Amino acid sequence: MVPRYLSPSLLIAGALVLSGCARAAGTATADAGKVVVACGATEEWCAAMTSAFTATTGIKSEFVRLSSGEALARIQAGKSDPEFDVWHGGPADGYAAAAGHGLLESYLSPNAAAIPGRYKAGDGAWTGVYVGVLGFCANTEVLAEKRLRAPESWQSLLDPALKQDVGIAHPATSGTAYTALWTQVTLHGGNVDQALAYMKRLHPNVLQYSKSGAAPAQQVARGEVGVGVVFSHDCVATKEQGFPDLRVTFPSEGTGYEVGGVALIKGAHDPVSAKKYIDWALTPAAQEIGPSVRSYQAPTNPKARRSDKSADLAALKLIDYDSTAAGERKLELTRRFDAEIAKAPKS
Ligand code: S7P
Repeated sequence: MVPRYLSPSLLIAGALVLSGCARAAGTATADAGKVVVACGATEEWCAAMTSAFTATTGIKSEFVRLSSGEALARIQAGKSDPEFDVWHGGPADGYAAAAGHGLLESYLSPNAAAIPGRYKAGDGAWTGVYVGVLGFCANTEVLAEKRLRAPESWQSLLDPALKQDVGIAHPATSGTAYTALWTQVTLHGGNVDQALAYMKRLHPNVLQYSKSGAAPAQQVARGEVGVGVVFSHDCVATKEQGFPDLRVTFPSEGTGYEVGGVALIKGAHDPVSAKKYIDWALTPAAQEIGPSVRSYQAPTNPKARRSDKSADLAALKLIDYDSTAAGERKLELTRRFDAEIAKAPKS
């Protein structure tokens, strides 16, 4: 029963003031029951995930699809009044960088216990939801016209016969391209100068640096370039959209991989719902949604069924990819790429 001397409008105003104080103090207790997700995978995947979450829990959700560098920039810009509650999808390197800038709230979901240690941050800053492997996406018809074969090594990608025939995104905007850059750092024994020297040698073969990491698969499908450096599942998905000449190959020196993440944003407006979203994203049911929207990353939860279209991680030569180290050097390396090799695309 509300005392007569307290009008409803006075009560609402009081509640708003209190919730504002709580937020400012970083102790938000109010939760409107809605999750806003910065989503780093495909539009279709993001839509399928958020609607399945709402259907399962009754909690409202919405998403904005952002490439890795854009997500990091928007989360940084909203540090004092976050736009998002959760970041879901996209390589963990970006999450590790965000954690380093104090933008994430550690959350050890009870469901994270099922996720192998190599796919999560020990302190709960982020947890892996899928694994994707970097590969080459070749248009065999376009290459055959030039008497070229699908490349099978990082070295062969430097062939001058591939001049302006390679598509790759820019590492400042794209998590995929940053995975390619850190792969070179790892293949060069941690020597960043040698990794950038490789990218400099590749530069004449690159037609253009796209903003998003999956875009080069589309360029290859349209025949604008003969080969793209992409996550292999993005090539498989593009091939299924009616481009049978596409072929995936993997570099013989070894290839890098992403752990797609999920994390709680520091100061999230709806932290209770956000934690429920993270709990759900780690379940087998959530991780089995991908293939229904042609997203063939491998799940991190060992209990989730793996599509036979996913890359077989055990059969590939994978490098020892360290997402935490990659995240720590992300700003420095992308700035150097921008200054020494090519400027990031504006759109
Ligand atoms: O398409 C799915 C997927 O490859 O998209 C992400 C990819 O890195 C694209 O984002 P960027 O534009 O930041 O490169 C991956 O996490 C995911 O597997």
